[in-house]
Amino acid sequence: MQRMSYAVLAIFALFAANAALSMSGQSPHAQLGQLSLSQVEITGGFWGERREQLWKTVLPYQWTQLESHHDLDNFRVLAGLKQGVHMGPVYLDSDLYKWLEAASYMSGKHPRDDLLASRVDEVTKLIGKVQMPDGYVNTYYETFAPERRWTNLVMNHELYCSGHLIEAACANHEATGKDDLFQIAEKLADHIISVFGPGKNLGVPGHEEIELALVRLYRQTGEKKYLDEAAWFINERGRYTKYPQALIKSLQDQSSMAKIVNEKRAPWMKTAPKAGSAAGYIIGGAVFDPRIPGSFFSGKYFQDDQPFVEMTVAEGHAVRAMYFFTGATDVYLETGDAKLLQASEKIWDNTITKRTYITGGMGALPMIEGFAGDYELPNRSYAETCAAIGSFFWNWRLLRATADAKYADLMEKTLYNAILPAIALDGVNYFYQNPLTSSGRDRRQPWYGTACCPPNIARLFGSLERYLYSESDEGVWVHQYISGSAEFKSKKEKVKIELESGFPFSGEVKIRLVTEKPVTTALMLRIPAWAANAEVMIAGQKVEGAKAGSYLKISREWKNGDEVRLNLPMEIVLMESPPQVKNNRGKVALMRGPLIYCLEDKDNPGINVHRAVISRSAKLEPESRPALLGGVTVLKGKTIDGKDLIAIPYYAWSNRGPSQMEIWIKAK
Ligand code: FUB
Ligand code: ZN
Repeated sequence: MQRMSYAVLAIFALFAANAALSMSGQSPHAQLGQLSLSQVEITGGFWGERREQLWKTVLPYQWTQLESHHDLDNFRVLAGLKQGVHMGPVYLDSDLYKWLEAASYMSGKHPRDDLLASRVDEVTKLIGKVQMPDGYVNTYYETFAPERRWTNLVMNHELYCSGHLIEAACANHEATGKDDLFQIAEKLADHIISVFGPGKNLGVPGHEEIELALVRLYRQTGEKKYLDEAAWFINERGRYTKYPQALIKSLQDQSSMAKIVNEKRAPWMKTAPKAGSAAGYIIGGAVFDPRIPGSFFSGKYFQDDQPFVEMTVAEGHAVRAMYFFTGATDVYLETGDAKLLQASEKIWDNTITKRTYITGGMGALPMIEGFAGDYELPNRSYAETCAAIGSFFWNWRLLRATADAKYADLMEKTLYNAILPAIALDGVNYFYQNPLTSSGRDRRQPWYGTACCPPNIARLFGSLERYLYSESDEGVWVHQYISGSAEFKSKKEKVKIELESGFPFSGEVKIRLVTEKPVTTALMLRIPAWAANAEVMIAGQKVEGAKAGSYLKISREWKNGDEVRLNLPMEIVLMESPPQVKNNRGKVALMRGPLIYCLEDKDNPGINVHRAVISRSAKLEPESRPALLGGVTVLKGKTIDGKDLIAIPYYAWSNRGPSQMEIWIKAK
């Protein structure tokens, strides 16, 4: 009897979650609807392996790191379950929340993984235990100075952490149908609404994230108050005129807070395990640049120097900017406020053409972890992993808003060349910064003092199915060629797609339609910008109209078992920087299909990879090497003086010990 009632409850919970889900796909101003996670599967192929690794290796490994870096203990100590003191910076909770988001996705896909479910459960209970009666949650402030909460929005990260908690809860609710974490998040969001807004505290967060999280919560609850609050946070930014004073006050507050924190920690310091620290902020390769103080004191670093709708290019801290633009575009998708989309598109045009690396990476100035000037793209790039992930999120919103293939193209490029390189083939070592050249000092690390990137990769990989397909009145859309399946069921005609892909090494893709009865829905296939001469065939007949950088629309009656075959030729292309990028003059980068390649010294004994010169008319050949670096296609060629040269996919570099590496190769 008891089992029965649990089953009924579970079905009800799933039904409730799915009802909320269908709402999440239908942002009224989106041209493209979003599928729920349960509609899409990633199986087999390149990404199937990575998802398996995420589940079996990455999440358990990251859990041990969160254990040893005090992320969990901060909650246990605050809840009175353990002796000790809070360790780590004010934003440490966010790393745990990102893990929780990733773990929730995987728990939804693997409901029989009891260990994972119990960990998700444990974290949920811990958060519930420390949540204050009015809904506030932040272990740092609650431990050291609850009376000072919400008083230092500029430098501290309470709203950022809150956003990540809300996102984790939305993921958990969607993926598992459970409600406990979701209720905690709603209570927190309600508390935030009670504190911030017109006639209340007019502050906005120094680190954006809450905006997109509130829109996500709105999509899942239908409660307009969350959307209104997100829109308010977006539109209020950049309207504050006394930035230098605010920053000085904030820095003074930080130093007086540090005294309180140090005093409380002192008795524990000898025994305390290592924890994340603000030292993680001290940036590898940082050199003082006279523009830095101006960036902080004008508010530019925080994207708080002018209203969003007046911005024309990304400035300041790159992760903050990306999350901000994502949130602003999200608000457009729900409200249709055209000025938000116009600004987002204008910022995109300038930022992508002038301030983005060939990999899709963003952020050139280490001291601000952010954007430099136009065409200022030194190859000792900062390119923080989280910035690339934020860009991926932003581009998804723009894709949904416009149905323009250029956004899906950039998502593909960013995924393979700016995000994937940040996780080692073993799944347990990570890059925070992603340089485009290395003299051998750069190594992925098992964890970081500021560990924002590793669990961010986990949550993106855990929810990758979100970004592969869409549905619209026009038909079903295939954005990314990743093996698996998708069920389209919200329109009148139900149809399933099964997709087999050789990406990222082969452009052969097979799409099979599974349907109970014939359907006439159009199939919209992205022909990547790099795929000149793409061929699309149905039953041996060529489909005309495939054009690189756009969607090919195929309208016909589909029967069960119909197959579409794509041949997206992966030619090797020698890419050039815009001439304004001084450091890349006289150089080329190698690209094949979606992948950017690099030279690593391991494959090129006797060659200095930074000095090697190739001919602009060099003949390079792809060669499959199943036993190398988990199975890759390398590019083989010769230097101008006749030495053999091998290039590997950039994502696979730095997996064989310290190495010299170069993306931009001298060319004549
Ligand atoms: O501030 C929290 C995180 O630390 C940011 O997102 C990263 O860029 C790093 O600054
Ligand atoms: Zn990061």
